Amino acid sequence: MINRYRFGTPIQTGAVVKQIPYSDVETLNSFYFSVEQQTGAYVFTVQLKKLDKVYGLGEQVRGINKRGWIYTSDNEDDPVITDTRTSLYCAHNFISVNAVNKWGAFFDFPAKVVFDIGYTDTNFMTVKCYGDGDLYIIENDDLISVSKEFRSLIGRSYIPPRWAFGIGQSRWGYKTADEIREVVAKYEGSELPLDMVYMDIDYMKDYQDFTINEERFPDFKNFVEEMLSKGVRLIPIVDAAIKVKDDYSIYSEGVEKQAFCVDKKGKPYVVGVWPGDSVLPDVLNDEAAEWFGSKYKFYLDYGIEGFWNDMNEPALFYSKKRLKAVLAEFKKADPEMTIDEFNYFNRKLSSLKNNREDFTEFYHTVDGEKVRHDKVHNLYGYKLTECSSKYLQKYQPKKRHLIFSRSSYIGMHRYGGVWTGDNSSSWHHLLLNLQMLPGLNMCGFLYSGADIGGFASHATEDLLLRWMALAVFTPLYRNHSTNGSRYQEPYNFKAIDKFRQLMKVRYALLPFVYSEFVKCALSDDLLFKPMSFVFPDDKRSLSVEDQLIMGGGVMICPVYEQNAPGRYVYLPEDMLEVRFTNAGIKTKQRKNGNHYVSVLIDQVVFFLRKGYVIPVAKPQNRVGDVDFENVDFIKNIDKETEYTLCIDDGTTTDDLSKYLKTVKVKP
Ligand code: MIG
Repeated sequence: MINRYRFGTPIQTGAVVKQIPYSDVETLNSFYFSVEQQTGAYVFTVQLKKLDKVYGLGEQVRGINKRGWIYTSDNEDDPVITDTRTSLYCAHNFISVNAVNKWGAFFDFPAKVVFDIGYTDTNFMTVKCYGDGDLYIIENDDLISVSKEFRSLIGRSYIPPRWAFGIGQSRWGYKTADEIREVVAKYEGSELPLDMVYMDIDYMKDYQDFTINEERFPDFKNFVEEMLSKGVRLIPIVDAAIKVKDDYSIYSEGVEKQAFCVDKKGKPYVVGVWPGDSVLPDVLNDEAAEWFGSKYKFYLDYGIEGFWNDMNEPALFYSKKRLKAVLAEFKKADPEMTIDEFNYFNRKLSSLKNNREDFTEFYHTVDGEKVRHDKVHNLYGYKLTECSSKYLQKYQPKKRHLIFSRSSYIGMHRYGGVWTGDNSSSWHHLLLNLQMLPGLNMCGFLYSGADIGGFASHATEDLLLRWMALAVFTPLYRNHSTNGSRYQEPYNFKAIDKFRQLMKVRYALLPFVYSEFVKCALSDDLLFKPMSFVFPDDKRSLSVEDQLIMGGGVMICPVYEQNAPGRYVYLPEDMLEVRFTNAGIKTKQRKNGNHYVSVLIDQVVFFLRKGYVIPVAKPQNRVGDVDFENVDFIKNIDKETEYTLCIDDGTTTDDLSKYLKTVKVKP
């Protein structure tokens, strides 16, 4: 059952697809939250019992069970992702609570929201919403049902083309077509599977969206074709901000159409991002959004089929206004300053980046009304990706495109996926990758993944290998790193055979990963479930933080510690251990309980529940070469069972339920 409550006069965020009538706030008070109105905010408080667990929040820091920390939805670009952070790039305001009553809550509030989940007082959860919005309370028998009911409220998750389940190689720093050719050649030379190469901001002319730097990428159309003829797709980045430059048509057209965010006086609000002085497309304004989305035609006409949308929190290096003010103060600075003065200037300089106060300085036009940015801040990445995704569908309605974003809000899950931003080459971030997955799924984001091997800092060979063993299962599989970090393409390490071994497992399991993904999208199910959702009556499972159930019957349990020859795995029931080795697939029955499972560095180990089977294909080097239909099965059954495969052409926009094919599998 879903109840909806209204606070203030909220704008339509577009997060939900069902119209639920409003209930009387009194009924909320009696069952769940008590509500207090403070200046500019609503504060919701609920008591937690000792054993209550809280899930959700999508892309956020810390564990699967969110209890014991304070989390903020206030989308921001800060590449230092630590446990001490409270907000990342996304606002995924759904929580579910495993208490005597199983319930969930979605705070459809587009401004800042703070979830204090037993941080100030371990016995209370307090949610402070700045500004107006709707609150949805979902009650059901168990947390899987709560999550499904919520997902049916927010609409079906985005399904990318099938090739987007292949492996992608990326690095901030590939500057020329020849460099990309080299990446592909080295992949091919080492017989490593590859479906995509990502193009970071250096492909553009002066970081201008919808341009190609012709010196570095001469005859781009031919280059796209050349790559495609090798079965490799190029995936360009698109940044949010547009360079201020009179002879740049995107800028001049946008000014003419009044399609940019404006300051108090109605002038385009100038910020600094990669292109230097820039303006922000007003993607909350329907007309401006449609205009911005239509610009993706530029790439489509080159034969491009996939995108990643970046810097759309939006990320600001400075606002022009604040930069001027700070520099004016610096003029007065005297090198003979005191240490306090030095610290003052130092702070001034660092206050320029992503300054929250700048968000109160510019405006959107929403349904003809001026709306101050801070009141709708968390919608920006969502709306930018919505308009681009809608345009791709409009211009090429017969096929699915790849599109994912750094920033998002619930609702965007219908239009694209997410990558989880600037992580680091750290073992902790490997585990965090796993821990984010169920929360993301609860919020509708099925197509997601982290920068495999880590974005910042220097990856070691063993970290990348272990990470790839987890990535076998994540829908988005992309190795990405920042310039200045150690080169992280697998061929730059010694253990190429080991990398190949792990990457082939992904392609062998593609029919499983893809079919499970599609089935979960079509049925509003979670692709990754916490152990506690699947084994709610098993005490130990309630607090497992490093294993997940994928699809119906697979339990994944990656190794995430350096130098570890394996790991402890907890089995709530008897399961089949499945081990992909360089000498084939080995299986072994395991009794319930604790096991130390050794996992060699080139192996993938997971467990299959009783009564389940999963398909395996012959691995190939391109998704397009994989036979999704004539598959073998890994089985843990003693009587005939069924498995449902998704066998479409991989790009159709038809209802995919037409392409689900159930086959019988004998023991
Ligand atoms: O300010 O485009 O998260 O993936 O490589 C950094 C350069 C901008 C941030 C993205 C990262 C990308 C980088 N971008």
